[in-house]
Amino acid sequence: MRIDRKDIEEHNEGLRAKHERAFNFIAEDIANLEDVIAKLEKFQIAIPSWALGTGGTRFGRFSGKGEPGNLEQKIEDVGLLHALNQSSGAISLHIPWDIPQDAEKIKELAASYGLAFDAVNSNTFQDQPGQEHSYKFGSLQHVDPKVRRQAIQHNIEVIKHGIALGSKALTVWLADGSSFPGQLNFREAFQNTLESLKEIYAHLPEDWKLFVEYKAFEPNFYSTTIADWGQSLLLANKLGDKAYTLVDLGHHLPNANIEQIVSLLLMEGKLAGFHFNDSKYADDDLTAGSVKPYQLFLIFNELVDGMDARGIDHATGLGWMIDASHNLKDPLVDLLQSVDAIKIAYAQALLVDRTALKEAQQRNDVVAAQEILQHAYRTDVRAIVAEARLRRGAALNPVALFNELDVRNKLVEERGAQSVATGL
Ligand code: PSV
Ligand code: MN
Repeated sequence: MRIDRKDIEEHNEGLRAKHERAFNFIAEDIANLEDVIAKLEKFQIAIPSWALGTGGTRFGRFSGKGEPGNLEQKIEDVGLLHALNQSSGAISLHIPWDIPQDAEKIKELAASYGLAFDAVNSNTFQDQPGQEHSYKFGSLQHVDPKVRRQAIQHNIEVIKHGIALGSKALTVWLADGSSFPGQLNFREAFQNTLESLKEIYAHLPEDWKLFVEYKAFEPNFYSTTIADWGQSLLLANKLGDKAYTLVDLGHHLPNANIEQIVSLLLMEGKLAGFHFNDSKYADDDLTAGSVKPYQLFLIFNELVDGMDARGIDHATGLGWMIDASHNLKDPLVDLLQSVDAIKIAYAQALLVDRTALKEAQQRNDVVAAQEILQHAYRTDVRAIVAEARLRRGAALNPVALFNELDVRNKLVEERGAQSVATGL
């Protein structure tokens, strides 16, 4: 299914008067309005191919309907999102869940929806049918060099798929670790991981990046070999200039100060980018901004400050991606909500009066500093984000248009109710 431009225009016409009222109201108070809108228009958030199907928990999975059954349909789904919001212009593939049979055709199809290929992701956390060695006791860290070799080869294959599609980064997330004290020699596990990553790094094209993702817990219960930003940064520093630390918001221990982590990684020039989601307890993979919107704003506040300090282009300098799972909502609607929440937090961060904040910090004026941040956070920027969408030819209210057009039922008609997505 493709969304007709006429449907978007009709939808926008119906909401135009209401939108104009809200927009004019807020516009008057914002000095850098045109700059904010221009930045919002450019800002794209990549969609992971594995978030297009229904997720589950380890207790069960309640399938949705009309899930994308192959890579072409996953691209079609992201194309629908991008048509609705003009903010999801890239897809991130997970290999081997999404091996493209004909890279040229897949590229053409993606381009027809205005989509590019974001980072490619390797998978050495599951065994695949016919695989020679098992990852039960780890992959790049494994005590057996044959297992490490197999995992390295897989990553090199993933890079090749990425090159064929025009990706520019490889994301490595490892489930490696141990579930019982004494199971693993920590130093050897780390060294094995480093040596394996060095081999993978050596296969990166000149203009590629390696994103080293960390996670404090899961699926191992006692130790994780790349557990936090310190361990990831250690690896990235030892690997070289093309290696960076990737922050997934759900991968920290409770109450971690993620905005401070982000700030320091940016200062060191080692922040790869993000996997956005939200959580209450662990790696809940909930809709971005649904539980802790203030934290999301504080993260963007550090991002804007740090990117400006280093002269980094907001839209292209870092990797922006969602990493979510949807066990209750329609995945497409959830992704639309996530993109909107991310853009709202970004817009609010763009409104922070940085000169006044700096002055307040210099005179230890704690009250003023809080007022400045919360003034930006409490500004209702929804009409500004909607205006940026409107100017790009997207829908004023993407979720409403998704429902008006009955998109899910049309997908079920095309694909059938039983169609199940590959991946999580
Ligand atoms: C692991 O929890 C993770 O965040 C990594 O990014 C994986 O690649 C992704 O989820 C899908 O398993
Ligand atoms: Mn992730």
